[in-house]
Amino acid sequence: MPREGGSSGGMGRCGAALRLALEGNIAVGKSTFLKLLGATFPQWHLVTEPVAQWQKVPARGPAQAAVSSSNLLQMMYQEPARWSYTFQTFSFLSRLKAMLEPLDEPESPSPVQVFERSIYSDRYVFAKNLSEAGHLQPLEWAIYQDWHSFLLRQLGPRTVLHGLLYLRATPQTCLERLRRRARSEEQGIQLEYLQQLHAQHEQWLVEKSTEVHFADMKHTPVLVLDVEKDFEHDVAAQGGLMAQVKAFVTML
Ligand code: UDP
Ligand code: D5M
Ligand code: MG
Repeated sequence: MPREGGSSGGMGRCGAALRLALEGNIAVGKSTFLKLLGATFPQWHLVTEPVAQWQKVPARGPAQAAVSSSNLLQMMYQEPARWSYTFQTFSFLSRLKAMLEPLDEPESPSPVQVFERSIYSDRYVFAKNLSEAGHLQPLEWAIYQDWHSFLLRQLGPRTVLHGLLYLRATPQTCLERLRRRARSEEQGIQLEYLQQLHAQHEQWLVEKSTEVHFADMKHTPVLVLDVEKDFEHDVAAQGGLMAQVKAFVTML
């Protein structure tokens, strides 16, 4: 969608691309929302979360051929103290690769990219929460923060986001949607974990009490979208949500 009447933006825009992240709790409806964005704004570039990569991490033999694979998502849920740090390194790497991928059609006048989650929610929601829960050791958390800050500073404008879309629903509703989706690795997730993640999102995106270490991200506009009521099967609700996104993007 062209940014009718939008300003050129003052947040280190890299080329003409406007980059947004779609944030929210597990199973709140991000992937469903992304499909809706695709249908509403067919010119936008949408990047789904690389969950499939986490479910099938290739192990390479001496000749670098893939000999087997590991389900890192499952390993993290089954043994969080053992695998959380490894998971964070891999989720960060997979998201960063997707973010640095050049656009297919660079000639497009004002491309909009929307990423399902980001290297920022990795740190300010998940890794922070795993650290507070004791699944990341203080040393692992310190090392994680060190390389995360270092790499993002080195990469500069290439990792800047210009806006955040925050899909918000109660942890109870997320749990109902999570059970309905029935992803096998997530069977053991309890309400308490979704409550913790909800609180992390609120502190980061609404209360702004989370300490953020990147000047640009401290002032990134956030659009809070209430998805407590089902929008997947409600055309009127979809129209209202898409209108909010359009108005938000226009003013960026
Ligand atoms: N879902 C729903 N109503 C909604 C949005 C989503 O019932 O308004 C369902 C969706 O069909 C899926 C589950 O909730 O079974 C989780 O949605 P999604 O995978 O989009 O969530 P994500 O984890 O990507 O946020
Ligand atoms: O998120 C996909 C799944 O991956 C869900 O089980 C949460 C998990 N996830 C995503 N990012 C992280 C990080 N950084 N740490 C730990 N767990 C993570 P969904 O919301 O279903 O699209
Ligand atoms: Mg998803």
